[in-house]
Amino acid sequence: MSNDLFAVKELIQYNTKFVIVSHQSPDGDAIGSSTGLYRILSNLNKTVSIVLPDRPSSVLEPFLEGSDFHFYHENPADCETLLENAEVLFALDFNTSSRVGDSLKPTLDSFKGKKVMIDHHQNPDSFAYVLISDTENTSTCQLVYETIERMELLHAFDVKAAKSIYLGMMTDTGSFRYPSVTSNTHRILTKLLELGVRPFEIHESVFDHNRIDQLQLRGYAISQKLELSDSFPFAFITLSEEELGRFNYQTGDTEGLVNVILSIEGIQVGVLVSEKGGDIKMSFRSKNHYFVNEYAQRYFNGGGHKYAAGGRTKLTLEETVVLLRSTYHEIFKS
Ligand SMILES: [Mn+2]
Repeated sequence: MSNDLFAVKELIQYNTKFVIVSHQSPDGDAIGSSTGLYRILSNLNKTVSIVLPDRPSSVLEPFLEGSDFHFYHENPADCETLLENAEVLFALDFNTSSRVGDSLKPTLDSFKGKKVMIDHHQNPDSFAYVLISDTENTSTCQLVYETIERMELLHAFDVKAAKSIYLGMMTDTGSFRYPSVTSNTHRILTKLLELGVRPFEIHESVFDHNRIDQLQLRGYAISQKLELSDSFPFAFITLSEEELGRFNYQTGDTEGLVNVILSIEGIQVGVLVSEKGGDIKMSFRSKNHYFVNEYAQRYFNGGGHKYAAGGRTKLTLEETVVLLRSTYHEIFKS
C-alpha cells in the first residue's frame, strides 16, 4: 500500500466524523461517488454527511435516498456546521475548490480537519492533505472502488454502495463506451454485479425517465439549432434562455445532447452552448487525436478531460458564438 493510501486508511481508522463534498451541478459520478463512499464509511460505523453545492437532476435524486445529504444553496448554515464539526473531508470528483461554487468555496478552503481529494480530472490543485488522482480513470466512482480495494476495506461494500459506484462508472463512460474503459473497468463491474447490482435497473432509472418537453427540446436543438463547420469536422448547438424556457427546461434536460453532436458521422468535435441564469455554459466533446480541455481553458474559463470539458463565460450568447467561430480551428491545428 502506498504512503498516501496508508494515510487515508489511518484517517478512516482513527476518526469518527466525516463529510463528503462534491461539485456544483452534481452529475452521476458526483452523486455515485458521494453516496457510495457514504455507504462504505457508514458500514465502517462512521458518522457521515454529504454536502453538495446544489441539487442534481431529478433522475439522480433517488440515488441520494438513504444517505444524510444537504444542499448548500438551500441550507448554508447546516452545511457550515457539518464542515466545522467534521474531522475528515472527502472532496470527490473535482480538481479545484472553485468547482463547488463561490458560496461554498470559502468554507471548503478554511476546513480545519484533514482533506482527502479523490478525482480523475486533469491538473488537480494541491488543496488537500492527501491527493488521490488518476486522470486516466473512467470515473471518480471507479477510483473510489480501487482506493477502497487497495486499502483492503472491500468488506465494507454492500449492494447499495455497489449501485452508487456503478452509476458513476456508467454515466462517466457513456455507458461503458469511452476510450477510458479497460479490462480493469470490467473486472470492477463484475465485482459490482456479484454484490447484487442489476445493470438494467440503473440504466432504466437514469435513461428512461425523459419528459416529453425534454425530448422535444432535443428534437428542436438538432433540427433547428445545429451548425456544421464547412472546413472542419466540427459542429455546435446554441440554446438561449428563451428557447430553453419554451420547453420548460429543468436541470439535466440538455444532458447528453453534446454527445448526440459527436455521434454525427465524421464529426470529431462537438460543442453545446447554453444560456442559463444569465451565464453561458459550454460542454465540449471530442474524439481520436483532438483534445478539448486546453482549448476550453484558453478561451472559455474551463477545463476537464482531453475528450470532455466544460466552460463558462460572462459574455452574451452572441459574443460567445463569435469567439467560438473565430477560434475553434485551433483545436484542429496539431
Ligand atoms: Mn467524473
